[in-house]
Amino acid sequence: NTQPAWWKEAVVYQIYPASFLSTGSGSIPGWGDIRGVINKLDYLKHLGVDIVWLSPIFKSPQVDMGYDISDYKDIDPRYGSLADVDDLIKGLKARGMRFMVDLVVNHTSDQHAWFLNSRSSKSAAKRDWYIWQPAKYDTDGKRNPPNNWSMILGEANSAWTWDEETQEYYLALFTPEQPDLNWRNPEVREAVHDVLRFWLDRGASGFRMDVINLISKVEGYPDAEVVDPNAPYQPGQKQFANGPHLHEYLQDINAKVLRHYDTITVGEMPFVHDETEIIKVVGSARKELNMIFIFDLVDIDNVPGSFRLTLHPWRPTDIRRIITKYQRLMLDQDGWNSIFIENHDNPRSVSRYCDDSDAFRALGAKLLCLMQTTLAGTLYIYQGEELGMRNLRPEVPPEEYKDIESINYWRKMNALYPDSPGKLEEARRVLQRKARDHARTPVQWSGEVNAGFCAEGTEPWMMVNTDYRTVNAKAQREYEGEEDLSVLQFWQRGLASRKEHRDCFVYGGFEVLEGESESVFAYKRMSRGDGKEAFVVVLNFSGGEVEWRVPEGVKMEKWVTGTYGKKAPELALEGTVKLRAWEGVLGMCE
Ligand code: TEU
Repeated sequence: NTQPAWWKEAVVYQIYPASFLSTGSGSIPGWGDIRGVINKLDYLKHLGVDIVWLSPIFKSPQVDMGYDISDYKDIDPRYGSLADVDDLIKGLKARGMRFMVDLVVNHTSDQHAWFLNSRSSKSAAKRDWYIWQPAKYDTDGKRNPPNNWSMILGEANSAWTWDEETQEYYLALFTPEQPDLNWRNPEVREAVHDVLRFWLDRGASGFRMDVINLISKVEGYPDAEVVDPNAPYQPGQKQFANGPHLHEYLQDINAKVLRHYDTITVGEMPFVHDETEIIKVVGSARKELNMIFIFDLVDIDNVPGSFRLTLHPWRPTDIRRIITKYQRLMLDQDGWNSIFIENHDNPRSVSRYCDDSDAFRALGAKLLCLMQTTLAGTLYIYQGEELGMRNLRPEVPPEEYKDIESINYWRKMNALYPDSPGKLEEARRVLQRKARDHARTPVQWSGEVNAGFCAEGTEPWMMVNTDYRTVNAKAQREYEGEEDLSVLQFWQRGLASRKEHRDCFVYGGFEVLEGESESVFAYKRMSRGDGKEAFVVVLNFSGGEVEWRVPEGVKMEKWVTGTYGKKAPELALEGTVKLRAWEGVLGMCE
């Protein structure tokens, strides 16, 4: 799969519109809006971005921040209007950039006209557009849901919601306000195709497809295995992910819609690690999706088999193992990678994988930048990642957390363990480390009031991280370090170098290099086809000094750049190389 294509070399930038920039043109003060995105197009172009992906801006009751859509063809007034989106697309095109739509079609909002019709009666025209099942009754007559699956966002309850009116349960995997569509019904599939066409015809260039691997559910809705005996419901992902008709539905989308346009597609595919299953979706001959988001790297600190709000120890060798697995898989089996370590559902990467204290924050952010800009695949940056934004500070009280997942989780833990301060302390720690809220604080544009996110006197919908006076885009753009670059400048340079050497970094071969230290992740990249150009990347994932030995057979020509300074690193070309805390270096081979 080393055939060049625009969507392979593109750099995609994810915008979480509520927190990007508020110009006051939307209907709710303190919310980011589409005009805010338009205002920053030059900033994005200058950074090196090619495609802008916007998290959902459609009409929505906002139970799950727009991932609960009530009208796929209209814009939520808090973000602006369809006319604003048309202007945005125009502005992107004028700069040679493209627009990617967030397609959320595993479920709709419970306020979508389709669901309102579906729940109105058992004989409603769209009854079968959603997943309805009768109750199960105990011998003593107690009513139970059809199985033991828990809902995903916070796991406070069953994935099935009882409907009094029609006396049946409907499936809603995320929250009760997000009922799952019944993709077995061909009318549903056609309605989805129609949504895709609507946005493509309006000028969109492709889709990020939300939990697309959940659209086909297992037959018979079997119970999930018990992971937490204390909890009334259990994570059921083994049952509901990558069901029997997934590939058929994806090929159908491709044949009926995508192949008539020039598009980029990336499917969000949590819970799946099986190589065969992955290649079925992204194999170049399969005509399903260009690429998917694989979760192994962002799930590195989850208890296996559980949902995200758990803590699990991990080591730098896990990063090496996971990345090597997927770099190799896609090269060997003709698939395509997506490179990402942040999004709106995860904590900030520098806080998770490195050390976000003042002394090391910028270094860690540069290390992660060097890694991502030198890996094979299409690169995704999440807003603020290019600034090295970090998690909310631990002392921030839980009331500042606004995400439905955090709220449900906190409620669940309080209900389960009311008399166990230890358990609740642990739950606090889970939120401090892993809440989705950390990625959702407003982008820090400047050191001014509200970090320049919204006007003075306006309350941002979510608190600005307290570090904005030191961590912000203006300071990093204007930074004139004698010795080094700001995180933003480092990203700019990394993206430019990735493009300049695309045959190597985007399309080239990958070889992991073993060394002395467990904390080092080192690899070699060589240009596609001839392998003429080759680079070595050495990354120290630890806060201590480490030694790494240049392997026999690797002939270093020179060290080109590193995370510690503007000048080329002064390191040995053979034998042992010493790296400082969180240091990453890039060298060229003969
Ligand atoms: O996320 C789906 C998903 O499985 C996770 O990333 C999820 O947020 C995590 O497991 C919770 O711990 C997508 C969206 O990205 C997310 O924002 C939505 O809440 C979800 O789908 C429902 O649409």
